[in-house]
Amino acid sequence: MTVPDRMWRPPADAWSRRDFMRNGFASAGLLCVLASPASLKGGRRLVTSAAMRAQARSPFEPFRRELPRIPELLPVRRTATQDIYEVTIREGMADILPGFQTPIYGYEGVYPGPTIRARTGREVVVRQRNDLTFESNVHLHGGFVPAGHDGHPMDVIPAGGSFDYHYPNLQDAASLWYHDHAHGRTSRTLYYGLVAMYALEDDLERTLELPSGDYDVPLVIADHAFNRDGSFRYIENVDLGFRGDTILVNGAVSPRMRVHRRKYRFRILNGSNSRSYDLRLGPGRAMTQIAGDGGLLARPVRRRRVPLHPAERVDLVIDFRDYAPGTELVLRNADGQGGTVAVMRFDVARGGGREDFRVPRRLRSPETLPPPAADRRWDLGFGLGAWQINGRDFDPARMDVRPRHGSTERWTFVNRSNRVHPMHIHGFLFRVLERSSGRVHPGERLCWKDTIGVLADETVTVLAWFAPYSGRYVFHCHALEHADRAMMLQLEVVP
Ligand SMILES: [Cu+2]
Repeated sequence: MTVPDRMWRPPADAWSRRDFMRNGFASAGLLCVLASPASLKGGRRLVTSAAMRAQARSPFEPFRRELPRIPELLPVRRTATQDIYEVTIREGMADILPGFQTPIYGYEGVYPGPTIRARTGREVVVRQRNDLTFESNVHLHGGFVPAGHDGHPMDVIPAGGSFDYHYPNLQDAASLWYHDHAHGRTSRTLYYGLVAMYALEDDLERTLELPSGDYDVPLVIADHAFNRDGSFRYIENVDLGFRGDTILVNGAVSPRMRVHRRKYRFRILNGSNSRSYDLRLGPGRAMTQIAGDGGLLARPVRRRRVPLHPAERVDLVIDFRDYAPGTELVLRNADGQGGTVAVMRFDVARGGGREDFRVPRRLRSPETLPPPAADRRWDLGFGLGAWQINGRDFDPARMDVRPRHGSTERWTFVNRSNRVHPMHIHGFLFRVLERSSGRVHPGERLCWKDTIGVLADETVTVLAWFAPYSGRYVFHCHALEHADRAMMLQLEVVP
């Protein structure tokens, strides 16, 4: 099998453009745009006087828009054991900047794609139809999924084709997500919108009576940049990875959310290509982390800062009873600059009624794992124009490691570069054992992980558990520009 060589086709003239659209947009830049409609062929401008007045303010001003709620996907059919969904992978238009429409690729044509809510023990089948002009596929990130349904980068759905992905959901409740994984293109396809949440729920979690319904809020955070016509601007950077100048949460520029004085659960996904975040809720204010990538922590952990690398998830409970009505709380990114500092704002409203719920002191009991059957070391670095693991680029014709089914292995990632590499293993979960830079924070030590940020010059050791499925998977850096070029190896779990 060879890497598909079909030319990438951007949805608009997104990257030929040199326009730089930032704070100066409202004055001279705006006049220029309005005077030359020919420059607007990528995005679609809605010319109304209200839109023009709105544009007199910068479309990048934070907290202008209410947080969009991500739509949930409804099954087309339910059987005794299965929930069956149908999704079309297609082009669409998103309302991101006031007065503009942004061309995207999206599950059902929306960004972020619709959330699937699944239950442990009930199989989900998703018929994905690819209406794009090039191959696509779907990886359920963090899911225990048989190899043929994992979305291996070489298992693609041809343009016009479809595939039924079967997800057995034989694992604990967790905030998973699904995204495109066709090799060599993921930095573009995820950037242009092929990202969605998959919230897996189970009976144990239900007994904890965590905030649910309107109070269980998925947040997809990603940095983007824009062309003058409102289209996404993608700037290739294989070394650093893409860095946008604007934060989107659920597809809105640093939005605001009206909250009641009670507890909310936020399922936060770093859906960015390569940007890591350092999330903080105002000076010294604590949030309660209850889950990480693979599900609940053994116990809740209070955090004043939450680092979040690409593809990582964290479930936080914030209790807005701690704040007076009228309080505006900004969730900010302490690593950001300019437009990448403000993530979103919570506006505390009056009301919310009585609430007796308290986060339990224990959330789940940890499993006993077999001792490691092997020790493996993975050197992360740059060589011969590509990002590599142990000096190798991705080669789908070569199998790089064969762990035994049901075993655990100690994997040590040695970062020999000055970039962060969020390392992700498909199909399996791991525990974080050690960080050379200091202690492992309980927020990542007390839960299952599927992605771990390995900082510059850092060494991180994890204990990976190769169950429940056998077969061919990959592990790779989730800085997408690194994964595309070509920081990914194959593993085959053998009986
Ligand atoms: Cu990397």
